[in-house]
Amino acid sequence: MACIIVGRPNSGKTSFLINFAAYLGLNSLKISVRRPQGYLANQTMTIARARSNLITCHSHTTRNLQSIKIVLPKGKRGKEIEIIDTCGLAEGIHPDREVRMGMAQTIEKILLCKMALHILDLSAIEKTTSTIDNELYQYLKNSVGYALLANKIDKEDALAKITHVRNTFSSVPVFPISALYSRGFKEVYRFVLAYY
Ligand SMILES: Nc1nc2c(ncn2[C@@H]2O[C@H](COP(=O)(O)OP(=O)(O)OP(=O)(O)O)[C@@H](O)[C@H]2O)c(=O)[nH]1
Ligand SMILES: [Mg+2]
Repeated sequence: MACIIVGRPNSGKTSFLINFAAYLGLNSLKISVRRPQGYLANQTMTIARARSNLITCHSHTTRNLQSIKIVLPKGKRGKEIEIIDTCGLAEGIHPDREVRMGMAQTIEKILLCKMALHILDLSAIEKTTSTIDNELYQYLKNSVGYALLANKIDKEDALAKITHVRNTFSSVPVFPISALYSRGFKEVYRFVLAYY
């Protein structure tokens, strides 16, 4: 059963996927990309190549579901799970058709997954939380294994926003992380492990 990574564009979803895989000991990634036409394209790349090819500072870098498989230390043989990175969800109707298709792919996939990790960019939070983040929270909190990853804690003033995030999303676990510097991953790993 799969674990999906969701959130707004540029929140750090792909950084989390790649650096979490590295944290779990993978040296290279076999990435399966689900094209909107339905077929899967597989590519294998080193962690370093994945970082330089798949992460940018621009929104909507990821436009298709892209997943890797990892093995959790469960039972005699271990338990394989798929972790799926997604096209970020944003308000409004995006002018680019590929992005609209990507967002539709994300929404369609969410409830087919056993678990959802919702990445929130702390540096983008102001006084009110975004509509999309609230909608994801309302949609997911009672339906799948769900946690919020409050990302970019390495940035100035980010840690001070954690209490606000915990109050806003009060019925789910909130893990402060830095996807860039692989901080807070031990707690996320424990949460995933306990759920499977
Ligand atoms: N300072 C800091 N920057 C981060 C962190 N995580 C991600 N970033 C940066 O945020 C930007 C977006 O990261 P991505 O991993 O591509 O974000 P994404 O959610 O996959 O973005 P889209 O695919 O466009 O939706 C990049 O410039 C990353 O280096 C973090 O923990 N700290
Ligand atoms: Mg991405």
